[in-house]
Amino acid sequence: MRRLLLEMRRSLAAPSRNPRMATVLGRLLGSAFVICFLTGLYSHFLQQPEPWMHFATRPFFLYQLTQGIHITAGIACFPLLLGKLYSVFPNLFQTPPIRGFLHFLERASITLFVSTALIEITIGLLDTFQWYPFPFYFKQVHYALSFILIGSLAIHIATKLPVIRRYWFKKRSFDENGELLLDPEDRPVTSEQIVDEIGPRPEPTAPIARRVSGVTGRIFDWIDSAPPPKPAISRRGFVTTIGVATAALVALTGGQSFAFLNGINVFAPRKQGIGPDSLPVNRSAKAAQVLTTAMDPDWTLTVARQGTTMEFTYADLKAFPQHVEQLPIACVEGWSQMATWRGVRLSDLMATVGRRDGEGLRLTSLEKSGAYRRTNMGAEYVQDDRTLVALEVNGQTLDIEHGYPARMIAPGRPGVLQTKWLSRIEVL
Ligand SMILES: Nc1nc2c(c(=O)[nH]1)N[C@H]1C(S)=C(S)[C@@H](COP(=O)(O)O)O[C@H]1N2
Ligand SMILES: [Mo]
Repeated sequence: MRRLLLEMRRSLAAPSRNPRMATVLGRLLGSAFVICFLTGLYSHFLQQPEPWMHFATRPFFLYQLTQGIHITAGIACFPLLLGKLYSVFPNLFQTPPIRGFLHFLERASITLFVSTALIEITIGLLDTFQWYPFPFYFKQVHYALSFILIGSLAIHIATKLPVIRRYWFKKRSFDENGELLLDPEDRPVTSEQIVDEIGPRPEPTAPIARRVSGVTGRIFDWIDSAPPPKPAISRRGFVTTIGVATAALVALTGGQSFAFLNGINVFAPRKQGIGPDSLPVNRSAKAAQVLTTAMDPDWTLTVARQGTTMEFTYADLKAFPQHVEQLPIACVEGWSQMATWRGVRLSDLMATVGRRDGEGLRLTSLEKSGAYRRTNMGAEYVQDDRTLVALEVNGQTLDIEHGYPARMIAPGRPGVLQTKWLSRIEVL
Protein backbone atom coordinates (compact mmCIF):
# COMPACT_ATOMS: atom_id res chain seq x y z
CA MET A 1 0.00 0.00 0.00
CA ARG A 2 2.81 2.36 0.96
CA ARG A 3 4.59 1.64 -2.30
CA LEU A 4 1.39 2.24 -4.23
CA LEU A 5 0.83 5.63 -2.55
CA LEU A 6 4.45 6.66 -3.11
CA GLU A 7 4.27 5.61 -6.79
CA MET A 8 1.08 7.62 -7.18
CA ARG A 9 2.67 10.71 -5.76
CA ARG A 10 5.75 10.28 -7.89
CA SER A 11 3.81 9.89 -11.11
CA LEU A 12 1.67 12.94 -10.26
CA ALA A 13 4.60 15.29 -9.68
CA ALA A 14 4.32 18.47 -11.80
CA PRO A 15 5.86 21.94 -11.67
CA SER A 16 2.54 23.57 -10.73
CA ARG A 17 1.81 21.08 -7.98
CA ASN A 18 3.50 22.81 -5.10
CA PRO A 19 2.50 24.62 -1.91
CA ARG A 20 3.20 28.08 -3.36
CA MET A 21 0.65 27.48 -6.14
CA ALA A 22 -1.79 26.02 -3.61
CA THR A 23 -1.37 29.15 -1.48
CA VAL A 24 -1.82 31.56 -4.38
CA LEU A 25 -4.95 29.80 -5.67
CA GLY A 26 -6.18 29.30 -2.12
CA ARG A 27 -6.02 33.02 -1.45
CA LEU A 28 -8.15 33.80 -4.50
CA LEU A 29 -10.58 30.96 -3.85
CA GLY A 30 -10.85 31.79 -0.15
CA SER A 31 -11.59 35.44 -0.92
CA ALA A 32 -14.21 34.46 -3.51
CA PHE A 33 -15.95 32.19 -1.00
CA VAL A 34 -15.91 34.81 1.75
CA ILE A 35 -17.31 37.41 -0.69
CA CYS A 36 -20.04 34.98 -1.75
CA PHE A 37 -20.84 34.19 1.88
CA LEU A 38 -21.19 37.84 2.92
CA THR A 39 -23.18 38.94 -0.13
CA GLY A 40 -25.31 35.80 0.26
CA LEU A 41 -26.03 36.59 3.92
CA TYR A 42 -27.05 40.11 2.92
CA SER A 43 -29.45 38.72 0.35
CA HIS A 44 -30.80 36.22 2.88
CA PHE A 45 -31.55 38.84 5.51
CA LEU A 46 -33.14 41.19 2.98
CA GLN A 47 -35.60 38.40 2.24
CA GLN A 48 -35.95 37.07 5.79
CA PRO A 49 -35.11 40.01 8.05
CA GLU A 50 -34.84 39.79 11.80
CA PRO A 51 -37.35 42.18 13.40
CA TRP A 52 -34.64 44.68 14.46
CA MET A 53 -33.05 44.90 11.02
CA HIS A 54 -33.07 48.01 8.84
CA PHE A 55 -31.53 48.15 5.39
CA ALA A 56 -29.90 50.81 3.26
CA THR A 57 -32.11 52.00 0.40
CA ARG A 58 -29.22 54.02 -1.08
CA PRO A 59 -27.33 53.66 -3.25
CA PHE A 60 -30.35 52.40 -5.17
CA PHE A 61 -28.16 49.83 -6.95
CA LEU A 62 -26.73 48.35 -3.74
CA TYR A 63 -28.49 45.01 -4.05
CA GLN A 64 -27.87 44.87 -7.80
CA LEU A 65 -24.17 45.29 -7.02
CA THR A 66 -23.92 42.79 -4.13
CA GLN A 67 -25.94 40.20 -6.03
CA GLY A 68 -23.92 40.73 -9.23
CA ILE A 69 -20.72 40.24 -7.23
CA HIS A 70 -22.17 37.13 -5.58
CA ILE A 71 -22.99 35.44 -8.87
CA THR A 72 -19.80 36.52 -10.63
CA ALA A 73 -17.50 35.48 -7.78
CA GLY A 74 -19.38 32.17 -7.60
CA ILE A 75 -18.77 31.54 -11.29
CA ALA A 76 -15.07 32.40 -10.90
CA CYS A 77 -14.86 29.67 -8.23
CA PHE A 78 -15.21 26.92 -10.87
CA PRO A 79 -11.80 27.33 -12.54
CA LEU A 80 -10.15 28.39 -9.27
CA LEU A 81 -11.43 25.35 -7.39
CA LEU A 82 -10.53 22.95 -10.19
CA GLY A 83 -7.08 24.54 -10.46
CA LYS A 84 -6.58 24.28 -6.73
CA LEU A 85 -7.65 20.62 -6.73
CA TYR A 86 -5.18 20.00 -9.54
CA SER A 87 -2.34 21.65 -7.66
CA VAL A 88 -2.88 19.64 -4.46
CA PHE A 89 -4.02 16.38 -6.05
CA PRO A 90 -0.90 14.31 -5.12
CA ASN A 91 -1.69 15.03 -1.46
CA LEU A 92 -4.60 12.63 -1.77
CA PHE A 93 -2.03 9.84 -1.69
CA GLN A 94 -0.20 10.75 1.48
CA THR A 95 1.71 8.11 3.39
CA PRO A 96 0.76 7.29 6.05
CA PRO A 97 -2.83 8.41 5.34
CA ILE A 98 -3.35 9.72 8.88
CA ARG A 99 -0.52 10.87 11.09
CA GLY A 100 -2.35 12.11 14.16
CA PHE A 101 -5.32 14.07 15.37
CA LEU A 102 -4.45 17.38 13.73
CA HIS A 103 -3.69 15.68 10.47
CA PHE A 104 -6.99 13.83 10.68
CA LEU A 105 -8.81 17.10 11.32
CA GLU A 106 -7.07 18.66 8.37
CA ARG A 107 -8.00 15.87 5.98
CA ALA A 108 -11.58 15.58 7.28
CA SER A 109 -12.18 19.32 6.98
CA ILE A 110 -10.77 19.41 3.47
CA THR A 111 -12.98 16.49 2.41
CA LEU A 112 -16.02 18.28 3.79
CA PHE A 113 -14.94 21.57 2.25
CA VAL A 114 -14.29 20.22 -1.24
CA SER A 115 -17.54 18.26 -1.44
CA THR A 116 -19.65 21.11 -0.03
CA ALA A 117 -17.96 23.65 -2.28
CA LEU A 118 -18.56 21.58 -5.42
CA ILE A 119 -22.25 21.12 -4.58
CA GLU A 120 -22.68 24.76 -3.55
CA ILE A 121 -21.29 26.31 -6.73
CA THR A 122 -23.01 23.74 -8.95
CA ILE A 123 -26.51 24.26 -7.56
CA GLY A 124 -25.86 28.02 -7.53
CA LEU A 125 -25.02 27.95 -11.22
CA LEU A 126 -28.09 25.80 -12.00
CA ASP A 127 -30.23 28.32 -10.11
CA THR A 128 -29.21 31.06 -12.55
CA PHE A 129 -30.80 28.86 -15.23
CA GLN A 130 -33.80 28.21 -12.95
CA TRP A 131 -33.11 24.50 -13.37
CA TYR A 132 -33.58 22.32 -10.30
CA PRO A 133 -32.80 18.69 -11.14
CA PHE A 134 -32.37 17.81 -7.45
CA PRO A 135 -34.89 16.67 -4.85
CA PHE A 136 -34.53 19.55 -2.39
CA TYR A 137 -35.27 23.26 -2.15
CA PHE A 138 -32.43 25.26 -3.62
CA LYS A 139 -32.69 28.25 -1.34
CA GLN A 140 -32.62 26.45 2.01
CA VAL A 141 -29.87 24.03 0.99
CA HIS A 142 -27.70 26.73 -0.60
CA TYR A 143 -28.00 28.74 2.61
CA ALA A 144 -27.32 25.83 4.98
CA LEU A 145 -24.35 24.56 2.97
CA SER A 146 -22.75 28.00 3.02
CA PHE A 147 -22.20 27.66 6.78
CA ILE A 148 -20.65 24.20 6.42
CA LEU A 149 -18.49 25.55 3.63
CA ILE A 150 -17.24 28.57 5.57
CA GLY A 151 -16.79 26.52 8.76
CA SER A 152 -14.72 23.82 7.07
CA LEU A 153 -12.78 26.51 5.20
CA ALA A 154 -11.91 28.15 8.53
CA ILE A 155 -10.64 24.82 9.93
CA HIS A 156 -8.71 24.17 6.74
CA ILE A 157 -7.03 27.57 6.87
CA ALA A 158 -6.23 27.15 10.57
CA THR A 159 -4.59 23.74 10.06
CA LYS A 160 -2.67 24.99 7.01
CA LEU A 161 -1.58 28.26 8.56
CA PRO A 162 2.15 27.38 8.71
CA VAL A 163 2.20 26.48 4.99
CA ILE A 164 0.13 29.54 4.06
CA ARG A 165 2.43 31.80 6.04
CA ARG A 166 5.53 30.30 4.52
CA TYR A 167 4.35 30.55 0.90
CA TRP A 168 2.33 33.76 1.14
CA PHE A 169 5.16 35.91 -0.28
CA LYS A 170 6.87 34.91 -3.45
CA LYS A 171 10.38 35.83 -2.42
CA ARG A 172 10.45 33.65 0.64
CA SER A 173 9.46 30.49 -1.17
CA PHE A 174 12.48 30.42 -3.51
CA ASP A 175 16.07 29.79 -2.47
CA GLU A 176 19.05 31.80 -3.73
CA ASN A 177 19.27 29.66 -6.91
CA GLY A 178 15.65 30.39 -7.76
CA GLU A 179 14.59 26.87 -6.77
CA LEU A 180 11.18 26.55 -5.17
CA LEU A 181 11.62 25.81 -1.48
CA LEU A 182 9.46 22.84 -0.61
CA ASP A 183 8.78 21.18 2.70
CA PRO A 184 10.02 17.60 2.63
CA GLU A 185 6.40 16.46 2.64
CA ASP A 186 5.55 18.45 -0.44
CA ARG A 187 8.56 17.47 -2.51
CA PRO A 188 7.72 15.19 -5.39
CA VAL A 189 8.60 11.61 -4.52
CA THR A 190 11.69 10.35 -6.40
CA SER A 191 12.49 6.83 -7.51
CA GLU A 192 15.53 6.79 -5.19
CA GLN A 193 13.29 7.66 -2.30
CA ILE A 194 11.02 4.74 -3.08
CA VAL A 195 14.03 2.46 -3.29
CA ASP A 196 15.30 3.82 0.03
CA GLU A 197 12.00 3.34 1.75
CA ILE A 198 10.57 0.21 0.19
CA GLY A 199 13.50 -1.46 -1.52
CA PRO A 200 14.27 -1.82 -5.24
CA ARG A 201 11.67 -2.66 -7.83
CA PRO A 202 11.57 -6.36 -8.46
CA GLU A 203 13.30 -7.67 -11.60
CA PRO A 204 11.01 -8.01 -14.62
CA THR A 205 11.28 -11.78 -14.20
CA ALA A 206 9.83 -11.53 -10.72
CA PRO A 207 6.90 -9.16 -11.04
CA ILE A 208 5.62 -7.85 -7.81
CA ALA A 209 2.28 -9.42 -8.56
CA ARG A 210 3.87 -12.71 -7.51
CA ARG A 211 4.45 -11.30 -4.06
CA VAL A 212 1.24 -9.30 -3.86
CA SER A 213 -1.80 -10.95 -5.34
CA GLY A 214 -5.22 -9.68 -6.32
CA VAL A 215 -6.13 -6.18 -7.38
CA THR A 216 -3.12 -4.53 -5.72
CA GLY A 217 -0.80 -6.91 -7.57
CA ARG A 218 -2.39 -6.05 -10.85
CA ILE A 219 -2.10 -2.33 -10.15
CA PHE A 220 1.62 -2.85 -9.43
CA ASP A 221 1.98 -4.68 -12.73
CA TRP A 222 0.33 -1.77 -14.46
CA ILE A 223 2.57 0.78 -12.71
CA ASP A 224 5.70 -1.22 -13.49
CA SER A 225 4.80 -1.54 -17.15
CA ALA A 226 4.03 2.18 -17.53
CA PRO A 227 6.61 4.42 -19.17
CA PRO A 228 8.16 7.05 -16.88
CA PRO A 229 5.83 10.03 -16.36
CA LYS A 230 6.04 12.67 -19.09
CA PRO A 231 6.87 16.22 -18.06
CA ALA A 232 3.54 17.77 -17.08
CA ILE A 233 2.29 21.26 -17.94
CA SER A 234 4.75 23.99 -16.90
CA ARG A 235 4.05 26.34 -14.03
CA ARG A 236 3.57 29.25 -16.40
CA GLY A 237 1.26 27.26 -18.66
CA PHE A 238 -0.83 26.27 -15.69
CA VAL A 239 -1.14 29.82 -14.33
CA THR A 240 -2.09 31.06 -17.81
CA THR A 241 -4.74 28.36 -18.21
CA ILE A 242 -6.40 29.14 -14.89
CA GLY A 243 -6.12 32.90 -15.40
CA VAL A 244 -7.58 32.84 -18.91
CA ALA A 245 -10.36 30.44 -17.92
CA THR A 246 -11.38 32.56 -14.94
CA ALA A 247 -11.25 35.88 -16.81
CA ALA A 248 -13.14 34.44 -19.79
CA LEU A 249 -15.89 32.90 -17.65
CA VAL A 250 -16.39 36.14 -15.74
CA ALA A 251 -16.39 38.24 -18.93
CA LEU A 252 -18.69 35.90 -20.88
CA THR A 253 -21.32 35.63 -18.11
CA GLY A 254 -20.97 38.96 -16.24
CA GLY A 255 -23.36 40.69 -18.66
CA GLN A 256 -26.33 39.20 -16.81
CA SER A 257 -25.51 41.47 -13.87
CA PHE A 258 -23.27 44.18 -15.33
CA ALA A 259 -24.73 45.87 -18.41
CA PHE A 260 -21.36 46.93 -19.87
CA LEU A 261 -20.50 43.25 -20.44
CA ASN A 262 -23.80 42.50 -22.19
CA GLY A 263 -22.24 42.54 -25.66
CA ILE A 264 -20.09 39.50 -24.85
CA ASN A 265 -22.62 37.64 -22.70
CA VAL A 266 -22.35 34.19 -24.30
CA PHE A 267 -23.13 31.76 -21.50
CA ALA A 268 -25.49 33.48 -19.04
CA PRO A 269 -29.21 32.85 -19.58
CA ARG A 270 -30.49 36.47 -19.52
CA LYS A 271 -29.64 39.20 -22.00
CA GLN A 272 -30.21 42.90 -21.47
CA GLY A 273 -33.24 44.52 -23.07
CA ILE A 274 -34.98 41.32 -24.20
CA GLY A 275 -38.59 40.71 -23.20
CA PRO A 276 -41.83 42.71 -23.10
CA ASP A 277 -41.11 46.42 -22.43
CA SER A 278 -37.41 45.60 -23.08
CA LEU A 279 -37.10 43.78 -19.75
CA PRO A 280 -36.81 40.04 -19.00
CA VAL A 281 -39.65 38.31 -17.15
CA ASN A 282 -39.10 36.06 -14.20
CA ARG A 283 -42.52 34.74 -13.21
CA SER A 284 -44.99 34.90 -16.05
CA ALA A 285 -48.61 36.03 -15.72
CA LYS A 286 -49.72 32.60 -16.90
CA ALA A 287 -47.68 30.78 -14.25
CA ALA A 288 -49.01 33.18 -11.61
CA GLN A 289 -52.58 32.53 -12.88
CA VAL A 290 -53.45 36.22 -13.11
CA LEU A 291 -54.35 36.39 -16.82
CA THR A 292 -58.01 37.22 -16.10
CA THR A 293 -57.82 38.97 -12.71
CA ALA A 294 -55.09 41.38 -13.87
CA MET A 295 -57.11 42.40 -16.97
CA ASP A 296 -60.37 42.85 -15.04
CA PRO A 297 -61.65 46.44 -15.64
CA ASP A 298 -63.10 46.40 -12.12
CA TRP A 299 -59.66 45.90 -10.56
CA THR A 300 -58.95 48.08 -7.54
CA LEU A 301 -55.97 48.46 -5.25
CA THR A 302 -56.91 48.15 -1.59
CA VAL A 303 -54.92 50.28 0.84
CA ALA A 304 -55.58 49.65 4.52
CA ARG A 305 -54.46 50.74 7.96
CA GLN A 306 -56.25 49.50 11.10
CA GLY A 307 -59.91 50.55 10.66
CA THR A 308 -59.32 52.61 7.49
CA THR A 309 -59.64 50.97 4.07
CA MET A 310 -59.43 52.77 0.73
CA GLU A 311 -60.06 51.37 -2.74
CA PHE A 312 -58.26 52.93 -5.70
CA THR A 313 -59.26 52.28 -9.29
CA TYR A 314 -56.67 52.44 -12.06
CA ALA A 315 -57.94 55.95 -12.95
CA ASP A 316 -57.61 57.02 -9.29
CA LEU A 317 -53.95 55.95 -9.30
CA LYS A 318 -53.38 57.83 -12.57
CA ALA A 319 -54.83 60.96 -10.93
CA PHE A 320 -52.06 61.02 -8.27
CA PRO A 321 -48.90 63.01 -9.15
CA GLN A 322 -46.82 60.66 -11.33
CA HIS A 323 -43.10 60.26 -10.61
CA VAL A 324 -40.36 58.80 -12.81
CA GLU A 325 -37.48 56.76 -11.33
CA GLN A 326 -34.58 54.78 -12.79
CA LEU A 327 -34.38 51.62 -10.73
CA PRO A 328 -33.06 48.11 -11.38
CA ILE A 329 -34.77 44.76 -11.10
CA ALA A 330 -32.07 42.69 -9.41
CA CYS A 331 -33.14 39.07 -9.36
CA VAL A 332 -31.80 36.63 -6.80
CA GLU A 333 -31.28 34.23 -9.71
CA GLY A 334 -28.45 36.39 -10.83
CA TRP A 335 -29.60 38.82 -13.49
CA SER A 336 -30.32 42.48 -13.12
CA GLN A 337 -31.46 45.28 -15.38
CA MET A 338 -32.13 48.97 -15.14
CA ALA A 339 -35.52 50.29 -16.20
CA THR A 340 -37.39 53.57 -16.13
CA TRP A 341 -40.49 53.35 -13.99
CA ARG A 342 -43.41 55.76 -13.72
CA GLY A 343 -46.19 55.74 -11.16
CA VAL A 344 -47.45 56.83 -7.76
CA ARG A 345 -45.04 57.50 -4.92
CA LEU A 346 -45.76 54.86 -2.30
CA SER A 347 -45.53 57.35 0.57
CA ASP A 348 -48.20 59.55 -1.12
CA LEU A 349 -50.50 56.57 -1.40
CA MET A 350 -49.97 55.47 2.19
CA ALA A 351 -50.63 59.00 3.47
CA THR A 352 -54.27 58.55 2.38
CA VAL A 353 -54.79 56.01 5.18
CA GLY A 354 -52.70 57.97 7.69
CA ARG A 355 -49.59 55.80 7.78
CA ARG A 356 -47.12 56.93 10.47
CA ASP A 357 -43.33 57.01 10.31
CA GLY A 358 -41.73 53.67 11.09
CA GLU A 359 -44.68 51.54 10.00
CA GLY A 360 -43.94 48.65 7.66
CA LEU A 361 -46.26 47.15 5.06
CA ARG A 362 -47.58 43.89 3.75
CA LEU A 363 -48.07 43.62 -0.01
CA THR A 364 -50.46 41.10 -1.52
CA SER A 365 -50.56 40.13 -5.19
CA LEU A 366 -53.45 38.92 -7.35
CA GLU A 367 -51.42 35.75 -7.74
CA LYS A 368 -53.36 32.69 -6.53
CA SER A 369 -50.43 30.94 -4.88
CA GLY A 370 -46.67 31.13 -4.95
CA ALA A 371 -43.89 32.02 -2.58
CA TYR A 372 -44.02 35.72 -3.49
CA ARG A 373 -47.78 36.27 -3.40
CA ARG A 374 -47.33 38.07 -0.08
CA THR A 375 -44.27 40.06 0.88
CA ASN A 376 -43.38 42.43 3.69
CA MET A 377 -41.74 45.80 3.26
CA GLY A 378 -39.75 47.61 5.95
CA ALA A 379 -40.50 51.24 6.79
CA GLU A 380 -37.20 52.40 5.25
CA TYR A 381 -38.48 51.48 1.78
CA VAL A 382 -41.91 53.01 2.31
CA GLN A 383 -40.31 56.31 3.32
CA ASP A 384 -37.87 56.41 0.40
CA ASP A 385 -39.11 58.87 -2.24
CA ARG A 386 -37.95 56.59 -5.04
CA THR A 387 -40.30 53.77 -4.08
CA LEU A 388 -43.20 53.65 -6.54
CA VAL A 389 -46.38 51.80 -7.21
CA ALA A 390 -45.43 51.62 -10.87
CA LEU A 391 -47.98 51.82 -13.68
CA GLU A 392 -45.50 52.23 -16.55
CA VAL A 393 -42.08 50.90 -17.46
CA ASN A 394 -39.70 52.11 -20.17
CA GLY A 395 -42.32 54.51 -21.52
CA GLN A 396 -45.12 51.95 -21.89
CA THR A 397 -48.09 50.93 -19.78
CA LEU A 398 -46.87 47.94 -17.72
CA ASP A 399 -47.09 44.74 -19.70
CA ILE A 400 -49.12 42.09 -17.91
CA GLU A 401 -45.88 40.09 -17.64
CA HIS A 402 -44.34 42.93 -15.65
CA GLY A 403 -47.22 43.32 -13.23
CA TYR A 404 -50.08 45.21 -14.92
CA PRO A 405 -52.12 46.97 -13.58
CA ALA A 406 -49.67 47.98 -10.81
CA ARG A 407 -46.46 46.68 -9.27
CA MET A 408 -44.03 47.67 -6.54
CA ILE A 409 -40.58 48.99 -7.38
CA ALA A 410 -38.24 50.08 -4.59
CA PRO A 411 -34.52 50.93 -4.47
CA GLY A 412 -32.04 48.37 -3.11
CA ARG A 413 -34.48 45.46 -2.89
CA PRO A 414 -34.14 41.93 -4.29
CA GLY A 415 -36.30 41.26 -7.37
CA VAL A 416 -38.36 38.70 -5.47
CA LEU A 417 -39.75 41.50 -3.32
CA GLN A 418 -40.74 43.75 -6.25
CA THR A 419 -44.30 42.44 -6.13
CA LYS A 420 -46.20 42.33 -9.42
CA TRP A 421 -50.01 42.45 -9.96
CA LEU A 422 -50.63 44.31 -6.70
CA SER A 423 -53.99 43.77 -5.05
CA ARG A 424 -53.64 45.02 -1.48
CA ILE A 425 -51.22 47.11 0.57
CA GLU A 426 -51.75 47.19 4.31
CA VAL A 427 -49.93 48.80 7.19
CA LEU A 428 -48.68 46.16 9.61
N1 LIG B 1 -46.56 38.51 -7.51
C1 LIG B 1 -45.29 38.22 -7.82
N2 LIG B 1 -44.42 39.20 -8.07
C2 LIG B 1 -43.14 38.93 -8.41
C3 LIG B 1 -42.70 37.60 -8.52
C4 LIG B 1 -43.63 36.57 -8.26
O1 LIG B 1 -43.31 35.37 -8.33
N3 LIG B 1 -44.92 36.92 -7.94
N4 LIG B 1 -41.40 37.34 -8.90
C5 LIG B 1 -40.42 38.36 -8.56
C6 LIG B 1 -39.12 38.14 -9.12
S1 LIG B 1 -38.31 36.74 -8.60
C7 LIG B 1 -38.48 39.05 -9.90
S2 LIG B 1 -36.86 38.87 -10.32
C8 LIG B 1 -39.20 40.20 -10.44
C9 LIG B 1 -38.98 40.24 -11.92
O2 LIG B 1 -39.75 41.24 -12.48
P1 LIG B 1 -40.12 41.17 -14.01
O3 LIG B 1 -40.65 39.80 -14.30
O4 LIG B 1 -41.07 42.27 -14.26
O5 LIG B 1 -38.80 41.39 -14.75
O6 LIG B 1 -40.57 40.14 -10.14
C10 LIG B 1 -40.89 39.78 -8.85
N5 LIG B 1 -42.29 39.95 -8.62
MO1 LIG C 1 -36.16 36.93 -9.09
